Amino acid sequence: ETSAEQRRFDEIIAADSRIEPRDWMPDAYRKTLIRQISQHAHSEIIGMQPEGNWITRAPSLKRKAILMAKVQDEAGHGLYLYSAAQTLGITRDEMTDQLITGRARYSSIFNYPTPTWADMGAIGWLVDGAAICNQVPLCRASYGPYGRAMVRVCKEESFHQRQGFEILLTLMQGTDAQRRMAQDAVNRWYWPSLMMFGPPDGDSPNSAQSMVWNIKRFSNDELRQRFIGMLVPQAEVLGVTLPDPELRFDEEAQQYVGGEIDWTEFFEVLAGRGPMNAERVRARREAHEDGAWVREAAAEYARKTTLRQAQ
Ligand code: FAQ
Repeated sequence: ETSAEQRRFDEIIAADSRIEPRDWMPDAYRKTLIRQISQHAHSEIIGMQPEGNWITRAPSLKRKAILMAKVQDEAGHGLYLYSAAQTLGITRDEMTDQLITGRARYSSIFNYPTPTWADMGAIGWLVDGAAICNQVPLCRASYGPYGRAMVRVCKEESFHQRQGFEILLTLMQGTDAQRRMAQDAVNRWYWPSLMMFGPPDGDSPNSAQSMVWNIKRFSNDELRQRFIGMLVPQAEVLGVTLPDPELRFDEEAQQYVGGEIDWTEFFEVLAGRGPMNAERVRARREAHEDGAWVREAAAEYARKTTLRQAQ
């Protein structure tokens, strides 16, 4: 028999309204939100590393200022999302511990290296582009703190995507070597960016329930499809080729159809065996350990302030 609490929850979901932190919610709903929001937060934080790699080597002062601002935005998104996850009853320490001991998931995309400056363009254009496609519908997620966080995050991601597009456009209008560098980066990031949307619908164990709960609004494949449709005209403007010889517009289905994604590569990266997995977690762990004195100092300052106020 359904409890009054469960009925109230079901009514809120049926009315496409919002669940707030103090509302009753089923355990499984709470668990799936902690899973998705913490993974999302970890992605933002680990996602600082591939671009952080280029801050000291950006080709001009202007590029450096923009890149620093973008990476700082990602830190902000991470902190915002950790706070949203905390409203569900998990602590920041628990989430950090899961990440630095290699037990937490974060987006597969951040396990690839960034060997050239053009990677900054390809990440902005493709990775932030995919992030926007995936996250705009999440602005309507049924859990209030998550949906509201997504509104601000998406505004910043739109700026990130444009700055990436503009880096590639500049390179494509440059020398032959610069054009080759831009195309090479697009070749390397295209397929991994399609994998960001998650496994195909038939292999996505969480999708159905997340859609019933109004967390997800579209399936992984639907969003991936929408993303490809967005990329094709933009690739034409840039003058880059998307590295899928089978990609074509299917008149009957009124959508783009592409070649098969290498899901073996995706599952290898998820299992921790991507090109940069170990390095990303190591760098995060070291940064956390190096920051121990800051946390101790902050805790001591808080303790003394409380003492002083009590006097
Ligand atoms: N990587 O049943 P589903 C950014 C896992 S954008 C790793 O389909 P779900 C911005 C999934 O967790 C990137 N793991 O799962 C930025 C599940 O494992 P679990 C972050 C993946 O949740 C740009 C299993 O596979 N964005 O950070 C991936 O319904 C530039 C089965 O999958 C978000 O996190 C993957 N790609 O759908 C920052 C968006 N795909 O938990 C810096 C929010 C799937 O059972 C620089 N998240 N898995 O062990 C979502 O929308 C969803 O969680 C999906 C996955 C769509 C990612």
